[in-house]
Amino acid sequence: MSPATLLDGVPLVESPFFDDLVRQLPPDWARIATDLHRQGYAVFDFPDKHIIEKMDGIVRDFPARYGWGAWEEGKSVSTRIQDAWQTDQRVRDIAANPAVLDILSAIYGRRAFPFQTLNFPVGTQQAGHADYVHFNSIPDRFMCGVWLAFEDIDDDNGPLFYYPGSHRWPTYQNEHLGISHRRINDQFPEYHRYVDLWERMAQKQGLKRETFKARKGQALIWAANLVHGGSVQNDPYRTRWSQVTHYFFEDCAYTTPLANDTYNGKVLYRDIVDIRTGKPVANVVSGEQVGWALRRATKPDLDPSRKDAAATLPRYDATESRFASHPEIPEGFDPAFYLDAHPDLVAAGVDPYQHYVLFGKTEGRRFRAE
Ligand SMILES: O=C(O)CCC(=O)C(=O)O
Repeated sequence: MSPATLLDGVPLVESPFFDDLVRQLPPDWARIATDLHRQGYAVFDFPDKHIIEKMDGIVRDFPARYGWGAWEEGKSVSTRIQDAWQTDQRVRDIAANPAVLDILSAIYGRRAFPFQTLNFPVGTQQAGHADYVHFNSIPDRFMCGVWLAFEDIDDDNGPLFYYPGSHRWPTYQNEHLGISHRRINDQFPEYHRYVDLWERMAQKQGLKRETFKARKGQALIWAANLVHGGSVQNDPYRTRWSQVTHYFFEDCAYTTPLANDTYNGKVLYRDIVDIRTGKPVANVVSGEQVGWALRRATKPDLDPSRKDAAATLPRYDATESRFASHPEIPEGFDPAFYLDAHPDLVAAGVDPYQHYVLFGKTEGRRFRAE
């Protein structure tokens, strides 16, 4: 058996056979793979000759589209735009850039696909965190982020930071921190314990926080388990435009380890949509479908633009949702109405409660007949 086949379920960049595998890559990709393997991140110039035009267009159009006038006047408004790829071709092009997909696929050993975008006009000042607790794959670590600078970044406009080497830590989960599954329904109340743990581990191991003083058009890949975040924005008047695209890899299952009650058999498989196709992706482990995907596979194909699309599908059984009693579910939330009003969700086979808590609330989706 070849080294790649021996451990097919481990990303090439994380493999104990990395040294053998990396020799098979062309030099540019080998450099990126080696940086990711050693440091947990790798920097590259974004491979799109129209990238400046696309980034400048987003910077020009988003403030009006998302009503950031209020923010520019100093009011508190969210400036984190999730999944703008659904309405903006430029965001989608960046996320689905074929050369980036080829690099990621080669250095991980499975085909990469983009599933989420985030656009930011200013620094996030987010605490250090590793993505694997929010998005992980089974087998794990087939996930990464690509962060693209839409403008030059320096110490004053809140550069991305990271702890090189933190990607070698074990992917600790709720059971390692002693977080009970009984607390899991409360929107991750113990999340701060992960953040404390990561900071303490970095201190203990003497890992140095580094920042990405990016040039406009430079990008950085971070591994699923690299601890990273946003530095303090020293100059509150500066912008720090950027896009993060999150990628998974094919032939895995996709989950949120923070939300899982694994040992009672409750795994929150994510309803992932491949940005390239707009279609849901099945959850698969070692070639077998698992979780919701199984149920979805039994549903007829449907055209989300048809008004009666939802009526053609089996009703979602609301008693199954662990999110039904979530504190962010508003009074009068009607799961059937929510699906009828948003046929894109029916097409993806999502749990209406879960979708509302994670996305619908911020997106301002209607949840009951007025
Ligand atoms: O852009 C930043 O400051 C951090 C973004 C980030 O940490 C994330 O999207 O996971």
